[in-house]
Amino acid sequence: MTNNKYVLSWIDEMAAMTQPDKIVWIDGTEEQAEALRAEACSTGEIIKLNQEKLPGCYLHRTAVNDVARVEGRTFICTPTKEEAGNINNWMDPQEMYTKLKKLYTGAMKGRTMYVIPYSMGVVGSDFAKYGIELTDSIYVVLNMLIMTRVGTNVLEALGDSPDYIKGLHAKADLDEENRYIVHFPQDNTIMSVNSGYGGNVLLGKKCFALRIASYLGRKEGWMAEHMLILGLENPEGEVRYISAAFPSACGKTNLAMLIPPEAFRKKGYKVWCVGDDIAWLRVGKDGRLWAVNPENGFFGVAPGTNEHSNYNALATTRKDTIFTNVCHNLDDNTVWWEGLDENPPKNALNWRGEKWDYTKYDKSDKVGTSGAHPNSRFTAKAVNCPCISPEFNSMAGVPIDAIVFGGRRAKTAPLVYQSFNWQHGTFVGSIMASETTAAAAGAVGVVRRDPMAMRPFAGYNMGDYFKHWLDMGKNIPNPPKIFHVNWFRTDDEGHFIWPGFGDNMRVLLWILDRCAGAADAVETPIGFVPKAEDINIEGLDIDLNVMRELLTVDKASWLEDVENIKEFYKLVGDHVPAELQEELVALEARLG
Ligand code: OXD
Ligand code: MN
Repeated sequence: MTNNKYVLSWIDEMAAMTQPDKIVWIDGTEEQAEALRAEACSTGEIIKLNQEKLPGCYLHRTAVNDVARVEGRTFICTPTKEEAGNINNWMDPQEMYTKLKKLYTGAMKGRTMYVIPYSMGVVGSDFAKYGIELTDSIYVVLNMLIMTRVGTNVLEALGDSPDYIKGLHAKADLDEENRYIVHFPQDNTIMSVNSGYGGNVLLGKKCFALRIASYLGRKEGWMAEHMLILGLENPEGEVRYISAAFPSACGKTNLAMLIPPEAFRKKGYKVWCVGDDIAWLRVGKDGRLWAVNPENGFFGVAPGTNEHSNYNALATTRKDTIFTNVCHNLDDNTVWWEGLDENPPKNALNWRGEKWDYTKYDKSDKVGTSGAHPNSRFTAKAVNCPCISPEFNSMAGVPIDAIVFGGRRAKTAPLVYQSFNWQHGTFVGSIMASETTAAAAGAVGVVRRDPMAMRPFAGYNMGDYFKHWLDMGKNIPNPPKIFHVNWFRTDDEGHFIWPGFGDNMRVLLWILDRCAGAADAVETPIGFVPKAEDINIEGLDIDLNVMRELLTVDKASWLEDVENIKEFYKLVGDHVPAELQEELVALEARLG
């Protein structure tokens, strides 16, 4: 399919090491995909679901020990440890290559190696970057066909160039002790072994589009961020774009596909989804920051997705979708997960493939008793999303008015605030944090700092990543304004105060009004906070006093947070830019 000598010699080398029985090139055609689905069904790797109710849909179960990303086994192998920084796991590249070679040698004996040429971004656009993933898993091939743009046109666009990202994935024995997800940024190389779970093996996503791309972005003057992108259309038909970063499992997909509250819908407001997880951002000729979603599909968390929480995501999964580790309803050969509806199937297999008794479900032991694994997923095509943006395939991307950071904080962060400027906004992103909830294992209320939601995804030293943000600010003549939101503020009994979901649009409207210079604000020590009456609460069962509570800045808890931030900056180490240390000192002084 190609004469590119860099591609061919690398594949030869990888095949000599892994020793597959045969090599199959993936061409992106429906015929080939259909044949692979049939083959995977015949071996039990995937199960064909009810084609009347769920056309084109399949179910897959991963190994029980292989259900999530493994941060402890994810490495950034730069020549020096300093380059990878204190937040990443690091190993000397040669040492790691030697270790991996042992694990890959003969790993594909008796198996087929699939060669997947794929593009992150629209093929031929200025944003696009190309990759080739070698894998011995049909499940990976089928997922990559949904999540990325795959086909011979990628090889044509690459031509004779050596400029592509090499990705090698082998399932091997799925041995947890020898599971490695490794990035060699200087070599444009990703190696993944002993896993079959999406985030570890769909190498275009977290590995390439965030870890490797963030490294490339710094080198080349652009940004790769863990952000959704949405367009908010007003009744006049104008669409303005927001990108937003939240830690994993804080509702990015829900916000990206939001349906406006009824009163707003009737007036003609609409939200368009450009992306739900990753944004690549570049400075446009007009001096603004432009964004694309480099992916082609959604790899969303299934539990909790329902008609009310995310109608559009649910609709997206009704065809051409691969479900992973959800509950299998044997009565009608469909799927189910906790939070889908109130009718758990009576005749079903759980995510492990065992007979499931829904009456034994125990919220405190979800993994042990639920029908679907808490991290079960759907892999669905972006084009099947009812609110996919008309700009989804745009070569130029969309211009960003506002960048929004968010976290899950019970008390500290108000519903929304605006940073003073780009440098302060970078500081606000760098101190992003979430508190653990009762739903997660471990202590409740522990603060985990997750700067720009990139803690698991920055492909180099976190301090240098902050510096890159500051540098970008100097190179964007007309930068987006930077905000922070918190949908998760609770009252003294621990109940959420803000309704969230579609009503979050009310906050987005204030944000866009601020960008347009059309809304007032109150200056506080942490930034600009709305006046309570400036958030439109029409049709909401919330009064102005509750809004005031949601918008208060509690100095005592902020001062406590400052101490925690100091500790975190110490952990990041001496690459934290002086400007951010100064912002921290200034914040403390304003609070004092
Ligand atoms: C994801 C994640 O799967 O952030 O998107 O973990
Ligand atoms: Mn994510």
